[in-house]
This record gives sequence, C-alpha cells and structure tokens, in this order.
Amino acid sequence: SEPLAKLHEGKATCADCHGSSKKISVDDSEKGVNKNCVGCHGTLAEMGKKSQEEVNPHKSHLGDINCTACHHGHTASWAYCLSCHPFDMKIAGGGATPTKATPVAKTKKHAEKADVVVIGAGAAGFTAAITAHDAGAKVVIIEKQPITGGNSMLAAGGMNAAETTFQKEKGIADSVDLMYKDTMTGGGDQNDPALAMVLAKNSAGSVAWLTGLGADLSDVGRMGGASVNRTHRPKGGAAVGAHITEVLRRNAAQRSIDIRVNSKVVQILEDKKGRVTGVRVAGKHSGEYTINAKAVIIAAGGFSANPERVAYYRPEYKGMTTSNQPGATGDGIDLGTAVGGDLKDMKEIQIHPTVAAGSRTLITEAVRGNGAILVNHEGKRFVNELTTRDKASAAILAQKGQSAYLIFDDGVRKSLKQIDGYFHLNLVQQGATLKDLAAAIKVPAETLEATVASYNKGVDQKNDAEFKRPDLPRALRTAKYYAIEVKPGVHYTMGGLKITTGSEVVAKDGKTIAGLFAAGEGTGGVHGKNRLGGNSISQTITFGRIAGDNAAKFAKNA
Ligand code: MEZ
Repeated sequence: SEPLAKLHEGKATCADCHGSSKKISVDDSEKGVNKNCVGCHGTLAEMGKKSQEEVNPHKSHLGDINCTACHHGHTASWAYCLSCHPFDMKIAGGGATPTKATPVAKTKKHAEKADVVVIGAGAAGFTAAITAHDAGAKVVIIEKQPITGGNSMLAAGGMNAAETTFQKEKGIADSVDLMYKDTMTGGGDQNDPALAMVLAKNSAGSVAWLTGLGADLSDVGRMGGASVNRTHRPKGGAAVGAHITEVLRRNAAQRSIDIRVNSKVVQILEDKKGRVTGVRVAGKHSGEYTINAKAVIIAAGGFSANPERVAYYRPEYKGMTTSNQPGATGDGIDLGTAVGGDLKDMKEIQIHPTVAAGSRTLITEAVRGNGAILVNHEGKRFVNELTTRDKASAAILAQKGQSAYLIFDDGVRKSLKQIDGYFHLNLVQQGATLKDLAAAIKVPAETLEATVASYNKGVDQKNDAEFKRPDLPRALRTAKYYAIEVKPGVHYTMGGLKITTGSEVVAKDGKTIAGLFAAGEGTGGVHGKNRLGGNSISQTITFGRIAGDNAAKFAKNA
C-alpha cells in the first residue's frame, strides 16, 4: 500500500506534518512530526481509548512512545510490536517487513558539546544520565532505536536487593553477605568478587533511589537461586521493567535531559594519549556529527538479539529464540573494544528456561517463584523449579520435544499481575479441573493429577522430598488450572566490557581508559557463568548510578 504521505494527500499539506518553515527539516527524534501527528489524531493514550482491536497497539507495555516508531511518512509503516510478536496487525500505509534505515549522509560536520554522553537509553543509560545530571553535568543520551527503554523495558520478574525497607516491613531476614553469596554461587564462582559485592552492597540504596524517583517496588518475591525473597517489583506483582522505564523517562523529562532516538553512535573519539574526547553520531535525518564530551558512558546492552554473535560464542544456541528487543546486538561492546576496551566472559550466555513456545515472550520466573511447577509431556515434574536458570534450561532441553509445561492454578494467577498479559497474548491453556487441563495439553490425566497431588503434599509438609525445591509458597488446589508450554531462549549475555568497581572501562594492559565508563548488560564480570533472576535490573541501577556519578566527577575535573 501507499506510504502515509501519499495517503494524507488532499487531507494534509507537507507543512501540516513538518511545520511551516520553507526549508523542511526533521530532527532525528522526529519530535516536531510527532507533535503534529498528536495535534490531528490525539495522544497515544487517546488513540488507545479509540482502538477496538483485541491487542491494542496504542496501549502496550512500551508505554508512551513516538507515533513515528511505527507510522512512517515516506516509507512503508511497520508496527514496532511485530519485532517480537507474531500479531496479525494491520497498519495504514504498512509494508510486510520493517523498512531498512535510510543510510545517513556522511557529509555533515557540525560539532556539539556536552560534559557526558550516554550511549543507550535503557535503565542503565537513564540512571547514569539522571545521576550525572544531578551531579551538575550537561548530559546527552544517544539511542539508536526509535524508542527508549531498551531491554530493561521488557524486564519482568523484578529487582534483587538485600536489607531493604520493604523486606524489613515483611519480616524477611536478608543480608548483603547472603545476596553476595547467592550471586557468586549462581555464577559458579566465576564472578569478579569485587563487582558482585558492589552489586549486593548498593542494592538497597538503588531500590531507595528508584523509590525516591517515584517507583513502586513494594512487592517482594523469589527468583531461582535466591535463599530468601528479595526480588522487588510493583504492588500486585506487575512487571518491573515497564514501570521503572516510565519512572525514568518521566524523571529525565523533568530534568530536560537531551535524549536523541534514531541516533547511533558510530565511533568513540579519543585523543593521541588515548583519552576519550566524545562520540561520532549518525542521526536518522541529520547525518553524521560529533559531540565533543569529557566523558562517555557505554550503556548499550548485550547481544542476545544478535544470533550470529550468539552462535559464534555458543554454536549450540544457533537458531534458538530470544526474549530480547531487536536492538540488543552488542554495538556498545564493539564501540568499547574499538578504543581498546578489554572483554570478559563473552562465552557466558544465559538461556532462560521459560520463553513461551514458538514466541519471543518471556514467561517470568516469578510465575514459578509464586508457586507454578514444571511438568514434561508425560505429566511429570523433572526439576526443582527454583534452581538456577542454567540448570532449569538444561533439564527442559533434556525432555521430549525440548519443551515443558508451566502448570499453575488460580491462586498463582491472582498473586501475580503479569500473568494477565499471557492470557491477553493467548499463550495459556486452561481447564476447570486438572483432568480437563491434561486433555487440553495432551498429557496423561492420571499422571498430571498424581504429580500435582504429590507436589501439594510436599507443600503441606513443607518438604519437596523429590526435587528439594527450597520455597513452596502455595499448593495448587484452586480451580481453574492453567498451562503454558515453554522452551528455553537466549535471554542475557553475561560477558562484555571489563570494568572496575567504579564502572571505568579497563584496557587490555589493565589500565583504565580515561573518560570511558560502562554500565549494565554490556559489561562482564558481575554475574560470572550465570546471572540470577532479578540481578539484571539491580545491576543496571547500581552500576548506572556509579557510572553517572564518576563520569560527572571526571568531566568536572577534566
Ligand atoms: O532478571 C531476569 O532476567 C528476570 C527476573 C527475568 C524473569 O524471569 O522475569
């Protein structure tokens, strides 16, 4: 079909979309065009109220995003949701596949100035930017995707932290040392101990920092490999990522932090002494330009959505689905190595045990944390559901069909708001009784009933004799009963740029690279061989704060 500009002919003029100036210019974030879309059609929220579709593209977990993330004027439109979901979604002026980004002109030479440039607008990037701003730095965030939020936006289960006020209110006895120990054990003791200690020690402070910005992290649940409940998320068990992204976006906007989407950093600049001096940016419309900066923070995430790179490091994961957003391709890591940054643990790639079969939708570990069990196609349990992800994934891959069913009841469903989303996406099968559920998923009914009865007995006796599951929060006795077929998928890359406890990037000679900092998934060492669920958001906030603070100090003294 025709692109939107053509469809607008006779209804709107060029100036209606682009403004009335004689020379049409579009900023890379397309703020002007978006303002004009909203002027005629209404805000995203208003559009959301008007839409009648079962899956409402204007009311999604992506939150308040630009119209132009999906609606393109002069090339075919494409719904951003389709990057991950197989929806049968029509869009005016739409094409079958995403439009390839138009190559930007390389001629533009203008240069700008900032104290700190942050590469990437996920939680680590936002956190670093807000912290650096609050320490007095002039900050610019550069994001290559058309929307902000990165992978953090998709984070589901929660944020790990020890010794928080929320734990204390609930009578949960936890300690920094226990969180450190769990993190090290989960990582096969391959973690950099100093980085793991920074994570644990600062975790409560990071929860307090986010809460101070307006986040709700009052619900505390359990993830695999944790000795106690320490995974913080919004009340009712809502997904943590969409919530904190909204909070971080709002705080960045209140501070007028300069955020540029559709803008890719193509090079980190350095002087003859190897000191970082800024970045070269390719903007969707403005072409290439330079931002001279005293410090640069790489917060551009991992590479789980880069199948070639995943297969390079781990050939056995070739062809596996991923739970990640399409921008998680490892560019930040490349930018760091291009200026001499060393790498750590690149082969350590986490597969998450429960991605809905045939999809890219992560079924949060919190479903198991709140009581769900895993059964195979024979209707039998086969693993401690709260073991670490590497072990749970390996156990599923050893089952027939390399998949399993996550089984839960209405009690679990009501305990965790996120589960409603899986119904909305038609990922759940159900039965009024376990027998009905067994028929729906084609497993032997008697075996499934016996499995659940035996599990429930273990819950009553507070002892899972068969698999030694450490936490048995509730028996599965409340009809209806539900099942989601799950398979492991590439979820997280533990490896990345080598950093100090101060988030400085370390070069191959062991010295730090002056002016270069990194935080979040693009760094290596915090998690060792295997990251514990809930430690990712914890890492992004803690190391984002450290990077922001130290970059601002560095810029001040430069
Ligand atoms: O930290 C994670 O990756 C996480 C909590 C994922 C999840 O299952 O929700």
